[in-house]
Amino acid sequence: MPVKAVCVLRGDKVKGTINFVQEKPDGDCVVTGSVEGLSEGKHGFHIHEFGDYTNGCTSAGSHFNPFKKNHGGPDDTERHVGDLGNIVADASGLAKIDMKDSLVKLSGEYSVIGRSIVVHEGVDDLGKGGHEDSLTTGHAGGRLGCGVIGIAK
Ligand SMILES: [Cu+2]
Ligand SMILES: [Zn+2]
Repeated sequence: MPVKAVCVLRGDKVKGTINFVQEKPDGDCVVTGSVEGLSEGKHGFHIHEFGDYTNGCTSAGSHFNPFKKNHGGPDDTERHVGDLGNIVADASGLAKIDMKDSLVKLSGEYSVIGRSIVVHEGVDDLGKGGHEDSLTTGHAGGRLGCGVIGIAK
C-alpha cells in the first residue's frame, strides 16, 4: 500500500499544496504540487524538523537532519534529509513542483510526517555558496511560508 501525505503551505503572501506519495518503504518519495505568490526565480525548499507554528515558521526549527550531515543539495550524498533544493517560480509567481527523493520517507523511524515544509525568500546555494550559513541553511534567507506534513487519504 502506498503511503500518502499532504502539506498545506501558508504565509503572508504565499500559499500552496504539496503532495507526497511513497509506493514502497525502501523506495523513492514522489513530491508534487505548487506554490503561488512567490517572486520570480529560485526559492529554497526544505523539510524542517518540527511541525510547530507557535511562533510562526520560526518554530519549525532547522532542516530535518537525523544523520547529522552538512547542508547540501538533493543530489548530494552529504545533505540533510530535508534538503529538497530549490523550487522555481515563473513571472506570475507560480512554482510547480515535481520531484522524487530517495531519502524522504513517509514511514519508519525517519518519517517526515508531522514535520514541516518551509519555502524561503532566497535561493538555496546547496551548501556551495561559501557563506557562513551555506553548510547549515544554504543561505536561503527568511521564511515565506510553511505548513505541517500530515497523513493523507
Ligand atoms: Cu528551509
Ligand atoms: Zn539543509
